[in-house]
Amino acid sequence: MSIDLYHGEPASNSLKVLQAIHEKGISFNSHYINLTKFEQNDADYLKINPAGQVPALVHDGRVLTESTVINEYIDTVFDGPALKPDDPYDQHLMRVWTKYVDEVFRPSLSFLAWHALIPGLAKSLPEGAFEERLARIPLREKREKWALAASGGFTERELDGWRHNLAEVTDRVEAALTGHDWLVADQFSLADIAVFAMAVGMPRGHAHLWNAERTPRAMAWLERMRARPGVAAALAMPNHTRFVPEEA
Ligand SMILES: N[C@@H](CCC(=O)N[C@@H](CS)C(=O)NCC(=O)O)C(=O)O
Repeated sequence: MSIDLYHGEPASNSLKVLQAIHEKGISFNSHYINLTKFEQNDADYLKINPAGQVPALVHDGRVLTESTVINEYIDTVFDGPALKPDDPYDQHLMRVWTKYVDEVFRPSLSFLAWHALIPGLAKSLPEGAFEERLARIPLREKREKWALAASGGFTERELDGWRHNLAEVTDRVEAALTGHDWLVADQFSLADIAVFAMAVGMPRGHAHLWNAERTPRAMAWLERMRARPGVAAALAMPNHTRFVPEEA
């Protein structure tokens, strides 16, 4: 049996799958893709994932992409502790969380980070180099968003919407943890894994939202998550570029 995981820093979507694989106790070959060097767009990697994104899992020669779907597969196929609640209704609640992370939490974080960072990145590169990098991004939507971010083109209305989303996510997490240790059914699950992958950088990147006074339960949950051996092992994966999670 061969298990190969292609991933970036232990942050964002890569951290999502790294947590699941370590929580299950699966031994795997780690292939680090340096996103700051645009290795996700190298020809060899595009043969694995033509979208030019990490993570990607290759199990016995078959390629799996999309972090949330990869995690469901990992839980279904491999031995180890269950990462889904037993009850189908609780599984539904778990998937509402993972969907919310993919559709709201992660994009809001990303767009705000791109707005803050991409203009500086574009200016720091030699003439034409940013455009050359953009041209190598296979996904048209991604290419256009990065070009827009570089020119400071996101509107105040869009930025406000993403900031509002982050406040809403924070409040939802805090509310879900009232009287509970984990987000769904008092059982650690893929919901905790997905939210944590994006939330781990919140106390640093969005400290006005995530702090001991405003969100004591969310802060305690972050510590509970970090204390899990599988999550700790995922976070301890090499961080070659000192990439900070909230910049994903
Ligand atoms: N929907 C995909 C998104 C993957 C994704 O956006 N990955 C980011 C890193 S967290 C990436 O590869 N970024 C580099 C790029 O898009 O060029 C998933 O959940 O796996």
